[in-house]
Amino acid sequence: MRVTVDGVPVDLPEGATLLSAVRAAGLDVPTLCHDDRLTPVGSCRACLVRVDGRLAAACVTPAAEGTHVRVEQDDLRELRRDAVEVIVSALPPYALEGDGELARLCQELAIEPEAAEGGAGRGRDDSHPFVRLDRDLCIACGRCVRMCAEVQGTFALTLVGRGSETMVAPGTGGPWGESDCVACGGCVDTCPTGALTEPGLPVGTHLATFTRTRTTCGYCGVGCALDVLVRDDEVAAVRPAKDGQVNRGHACVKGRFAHGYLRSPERLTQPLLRRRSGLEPVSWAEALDHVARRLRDAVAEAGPDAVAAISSARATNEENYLIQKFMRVVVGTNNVDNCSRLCHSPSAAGLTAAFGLSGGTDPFDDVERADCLLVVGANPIEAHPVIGARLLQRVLHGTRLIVADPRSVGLAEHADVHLRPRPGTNVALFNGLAHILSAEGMVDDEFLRHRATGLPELTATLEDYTPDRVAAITGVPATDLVAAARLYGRAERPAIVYGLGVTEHRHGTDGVRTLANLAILRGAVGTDRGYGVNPLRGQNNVQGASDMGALPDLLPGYGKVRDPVARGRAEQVWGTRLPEHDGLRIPQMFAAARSGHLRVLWIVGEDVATTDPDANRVIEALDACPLVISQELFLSETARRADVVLPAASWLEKDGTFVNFDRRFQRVRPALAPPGQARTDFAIVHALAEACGADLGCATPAAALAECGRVAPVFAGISHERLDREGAVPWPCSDPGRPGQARLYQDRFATADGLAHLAARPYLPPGESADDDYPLILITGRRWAHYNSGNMTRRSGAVELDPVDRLDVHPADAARLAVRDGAPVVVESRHGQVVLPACITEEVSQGQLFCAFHFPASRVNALTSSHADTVTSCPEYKVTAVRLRVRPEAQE
Ligand SMILES: Nc1nc2c(c(=O)[nH]1)N[C@H]1C(S)=C(S)[C@@H](COP(=O)(O)OP(=O)(O)OC[C@H]3O[C@@H](n4cnc5c(=O)[nH]c(N)nc54)[C@H](O)[C@@H]3O)O[C@H]1N2
Ligand SMILES: Nc1nc2c(c(=O)[nH]1)N[C@H]1C(S)=C(S)[C@@H](COP(=O)(O)OP(=O)(O)OC[C@H]3O[C@@H](n4cnc5c(=O)[nH]c(N)nc54)[C@H](O)[C@@H]3O)O[C@H]1N2
Ligand SMILES: [Mo]
Repeated sequence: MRVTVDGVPVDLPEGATLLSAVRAAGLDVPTLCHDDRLTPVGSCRACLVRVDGRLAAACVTPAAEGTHVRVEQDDLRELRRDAVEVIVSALPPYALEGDGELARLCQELAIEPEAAEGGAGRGRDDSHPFVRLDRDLCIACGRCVRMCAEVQGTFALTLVGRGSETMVAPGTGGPWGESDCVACGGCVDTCPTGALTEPGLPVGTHLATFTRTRTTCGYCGVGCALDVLVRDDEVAAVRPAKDGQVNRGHACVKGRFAHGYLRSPERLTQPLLRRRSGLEPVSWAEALDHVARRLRDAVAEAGPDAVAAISSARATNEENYLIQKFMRVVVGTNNVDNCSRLCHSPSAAGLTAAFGLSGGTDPFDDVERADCLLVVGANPIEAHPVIGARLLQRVLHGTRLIVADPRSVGLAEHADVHLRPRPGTNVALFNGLAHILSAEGMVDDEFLRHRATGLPELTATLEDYTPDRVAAITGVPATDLVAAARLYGRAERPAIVYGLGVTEHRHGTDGVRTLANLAILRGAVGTDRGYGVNPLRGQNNVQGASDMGALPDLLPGYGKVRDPVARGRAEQVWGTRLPEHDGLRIPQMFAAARSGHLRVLWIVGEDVATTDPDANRVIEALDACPLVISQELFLSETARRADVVLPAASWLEKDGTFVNFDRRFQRVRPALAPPGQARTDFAIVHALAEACGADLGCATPAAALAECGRVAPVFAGISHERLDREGAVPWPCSDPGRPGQARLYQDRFATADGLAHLAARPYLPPGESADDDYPLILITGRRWAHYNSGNMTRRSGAVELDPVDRLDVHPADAARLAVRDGAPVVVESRHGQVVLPACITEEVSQGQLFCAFHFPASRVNALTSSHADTVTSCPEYKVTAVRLRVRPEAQE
C-alpha cells in the first residue's frame, strides 16, 4: 500500500497505521499512550496528524491506499504540543525531572518545567518489593494495563476512577504487594511518566548517566537479552532489551529484579580452607596449592578416576569447556558431569536417538506459529515466564492448547483439553495418544514411508494401548484422550513443548521417545507441517554445559568418548592422549565417594546437598570424600560441608557465552567486577591448572570458544566477534559465513540412516507407587519467584513475594487427615522426613501433593528417592511415595 507523508511517498504493509507511515517517511510525532508492542488506543492526542483534511490520532488510524498525510504544519505542531501540555499541567512539578520518557518529550517540545503545576495528594503504593506506584504521576494512558494483559498475560492491573481522577490500580483492589502482579516489570518499562518505577530509581533519576551493559540473563534457559544499568559499582536496574532476539523487551521477576544477591553480605569474597576449627579464610595461593597437592596425591595413589568434577550449568560455555578440558587433559579422567543429569539428560538421549541431535528440533519463533500446542509436563508460566507469556498470548488469540500435567496450574487453566495423568504414567499416556492417531488415520503415511523407521514395531506395541486401558493406567478419561489426540492429529502445524514432567522419571528417556513418536506419526518434525518436539531446557546454560562436553561420555560437540575418531580430533587439538572409557555420572560419583573410591570431588556452582535427590545419602557422600571443593557464590549447604571453598563470580560479573533452550549462542558481558577476591570460574580453572603445573591455553573466553570450534565442527562458525555483531546464532553452525540452523532436519534427520526413529516402548511403572504405608504421591517442581536452591533469589526482594516452601494438599486429603491451611505437617518418605506448612488447594489432584525445593532449610530432597531414569540416571524427582501427619503441637 502506498501513502504520501508531507508529499513523500512511502510503501507500507497492509494494516499499518498512520504512525508507521510518519516514521517510514523519516518523521516523528510525539506519543504518550503508545507502545509499539501494544494495541493502540489513541487517548492522549499527542500524535495528531491531518489526513485528507481531517485531524486524526496517527497511532490508531489505519493507513489506506493513496492517503495524503500531513505532519509538519504549524497548527498541527501546536495542537500536538498543547495535548502534551494539558496532560503535563495536571502533574506535580517533579514529574519533569530526570530523563524519563515524559521529561524527554517535554524537552523536545520545549515545554517548560513550570508547566507542571498539578497538585499531589493521591498518594503512593510502596507495598511491593519491586514495583512502586506514585498515583500523582499517573496520566491514565493505560500502557501498564495493556502491557500486563497483552504481553505478560497476567491481567493484574486496571484503570479506576473517573475523568481526571482515572488512574491505575491492581485489579484485586488492595495494595500492589497483595495483587496478582508477578513482577515482570513490563508496567514499569512502559510507563511514560514515572508513576510506576522500581525502588531506588524514583522519577527524576538521570538514567543516561549510568553505565549500560548488554548481556544475557543467567537464571533460566530462555536467554533474555538484558541491559544492566550500573552506578557506583552497583546494579541500579536491569532492563529487558527491546531488540532482544528471544525476549523482545520482556523479562521476568528473576532476571529483572532478583539481583540483590550480588551485594549480599553473605557473598563469598575469599577462599576458605577447612582446619580443625572449621572453614577459615586463606589466600588464593594457599587454597590452590592445597588443592593441587591433594589432587596430585590422589592421582598418584588411586589413579585419575579417583577425581571427579561437577561442572556448572550456571557458568559460561567457555568455563565449562575449560573445566572438562582440565579433567580430561590435566587429570586424565572423563569424570565430569553437569546438572543436565538431573534435568534434561533424558531429552539429550531421547532426542538424539529419535532425530540425531541433542536439542529441540525447532526455533521458538516457529513454535509460536503453531495452530495447536501440546504442552507436556512443563509449567512455563512459572518456570520460563517470558516463553509462558508468549505461548499464553497465542492461546488467547486462538491457538488450540492441550496441556498434560497432573496439576492445574499456569497454561492448564487456558487449555482446550487438560489431561491430568497420574505422575509417572506418561509413556502410557503418549502411547494412548499414538494409538488413537493410528486408529483414526491421523498419521502422515508419506512421511512415515520415506522419512521414518520403526513403524511395524510401534504399531504392534500400540495395540495394547486402547483408550480404556490407558485411562485405567493414567487416570485420564478416555474421552479426554480422544479429544486431545484429535486436536493434535487434525492440526495443520502442531508443536510439542515439554519439561521436567516428562524427563524426571524412572522412564524419562522412554517418555521423550514416546512423545517424539507423536510428532513423527504426524510428519510434524523436519517438515513445514509442524514444529517438532521442544524441551524447555532449565538452567541458563545447561544446553551449553552439555554442548561443551561437560559430560562423562561425550566430548565437546557430542563426539563419543569411546569413538576413536571423535577422540582423535580432540587429542590433536589438545596435544595429548585422552582416557577411552566413560567417566562417572553424578549419582555414580556419590556412590564412589561413599564406597571410598573417590578421593576428590570438585563441585562448581551446584548445591548438591540441597538439590540432588535423597539428600541424606548425598551428604554421606560429601562426608566420605576426602577432598570436596565447592566453587560458589555463597556458603551453600554443599559449601558448608566442603574442605575448600573457592569464591566465584556470577553471571553479571563475567565474560563469555550461554546457549539458550532453542540452541542459540548469546554473549554474556560483565556489568561489574566480582566482590573482594572472588574470581570468575574461568580464572579459577586457569589458576588451578597453573598450580598443577599445567597450561590450558585459551587465554581468553573468546579464545576458548574458538578452540572449542576446532574440537567440535558444529560450533566452528560461532565466535564472540560474530555474536557481538549478530546477537544470537543457533548451532549447528560450522561456517562463519553462513547462518546457524535454527530449524533442523528439513532434508534429512541427523541419525546414521537419516531417518526419524519411532520407539516401541511399553509403559513401565515408576520407581515408587502409593501403598498402605506411603499412600500419597509427592510431586516436586518450581514456583515463580524463586530459582532452584534459592541461594540467589532468597537473597533478593523475591523472598518477600514468596517467603517459604509450602506443601500443596488437595482439600479432600486435608479434610481426611485434619490438615489445616498454613499449619505445619510432617511429610515422611522411605528416605527422610521434613516439616512443611500446608497449603490447601485444588491445583493438585486428590492423593497427590506438590512442593518446591527453593529453601534449603526445608530439606525437600531428603524425601526424594534415588530411583532414576534407567537410561540416563536422571532422578525421579516427580514421583515420591509419602505419608502425612499433623504435628502434635499444631493439632491443639
Ligand atoms: N521460577 C523458576 N524458574 C525456573 C527454575 C526455578 O527453579 N524457578 N528452574 C529452571 C530449571 S533448572 C528447569 S529444569 C526448568 C524446569 O521447568 P519445568 O519443567 O516447567 O518445571 P517443573 O515445575 O519442575 O515441572 C513441570 C511440570 O511437570 C509436571 N509433572 C510432574 N509429573 C508429571 C508427569 O508424570 N507427567 C506430566 N505430564 N507432568 C508431570 C508438574 O506438575 C509441573 O507442573 O525451570 C527453569 N526455570
Ligand atoms: N526435588 C527436586 N529437586 C530438584 C529438581 C526438582 O524438580 N525437584 N530439579 C533439579 C534440576 S532440573 C536442576 S537443574 C537442579 C539445579 O540444582 P543446582 O544447580 O544445585 O541449583 P542452583 O540453585 O541453580 O544452584 C547453583 C549454585 O551455583 C551458584 N552459582 C550461580 N552462578 C554461579 C557461577 O557463575 N559460578 C559458580 N561457581 N557458582 C554459581 C549458586 O549460588 C547456587 O548455589 O536441581 C534439581 N533438583
Ligand atoms: Mo534444571
